[in-house]
Amino acid sequence: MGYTLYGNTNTRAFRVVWMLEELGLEYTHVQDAPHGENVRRVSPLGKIPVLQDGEAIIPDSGAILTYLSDKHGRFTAPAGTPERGQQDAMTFRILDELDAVVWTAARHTFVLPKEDRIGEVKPTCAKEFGRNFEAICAEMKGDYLMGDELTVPDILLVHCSSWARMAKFPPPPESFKAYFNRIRSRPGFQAAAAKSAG
Ligand SMILES: N[C@@H](CCC(=O)N[C@@H](CS)C(=O)NCC(=O)O)C(=O)O
Repeated sequence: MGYTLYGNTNTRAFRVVWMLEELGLEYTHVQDAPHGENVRRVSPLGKIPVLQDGEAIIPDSGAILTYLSDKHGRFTAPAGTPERGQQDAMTFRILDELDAVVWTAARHTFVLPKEDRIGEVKPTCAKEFGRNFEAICAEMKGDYLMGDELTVPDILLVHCSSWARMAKFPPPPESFKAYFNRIRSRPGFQAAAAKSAG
């Protein structure tokens, strides 16, 4: 029994598709929406993505990326090393400072019931996201966030930047452009983007 990924590619499931493609793994992809019937069958929470590995069910994009990279020993520093501590610090920082901020804007634009949305929150999120994005890009250690190799936080950073573009947040810092061109030339990213488009 191999991997099964639940979740549409226009959600955080894209992150997992990208990782699976980078790792060159076979997987079944169930293109279900949040709270879809297939998703609920494996994860009552209904949130996507969810990864099934044999009998094991693993929700949460950050957890899944970490699981896959540890299991296959690629795109991560080894667990229990200082480098991994630093990498995880960047992972959690991106989730706190970018993912949560752009997601708050999205919730108040199209996710929450209309009566619960506060439109004024969006410009504040855009400003905060821009500040955080710039600071993170300024700390890039090499061709990729943590040095010479792609690691888990790169996948999160690039995905959050695509959501920021869709939310019409201010453009990314100048230094992000060359980095993104490097990302774009990766066959794993191209394969994931092609699945997302198709
Ligand atoms: N921290 C989780 C968040 C998962 C999440 O909220 N996913 C969205 C789609 S991108 C969803 O399923 N939303 C439905 C809901 O919140 O009930 C992750 O990174 O996977």
